[in-house]
Amino acid sequence: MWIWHPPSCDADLNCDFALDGFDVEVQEKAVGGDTSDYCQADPDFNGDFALDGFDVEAVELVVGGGPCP
Ligand SMILES: [Ca+2]
Ligand SMILES: [Ca+2]
Repeated sequence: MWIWHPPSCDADLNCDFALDGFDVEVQEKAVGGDTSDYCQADPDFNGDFALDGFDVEAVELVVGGGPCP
């Protein structure tokens, strides 16, 4: 049976199937304007319509086992 899952964040930003510091790095690069390693659709990770250090913080939180923004 197919179970619908609510939208959740995927902090595996480089799509290497691991959540780690590289994903934080990829977010940092995206904030700096380089989304070449960013595999997710939208680099605005916390969905506040701004691409800034708060997105990096949000990724750090999720990589560390915290909740999605
Ligand atoms: Ca990753
Ligand atoms: Ca943001």
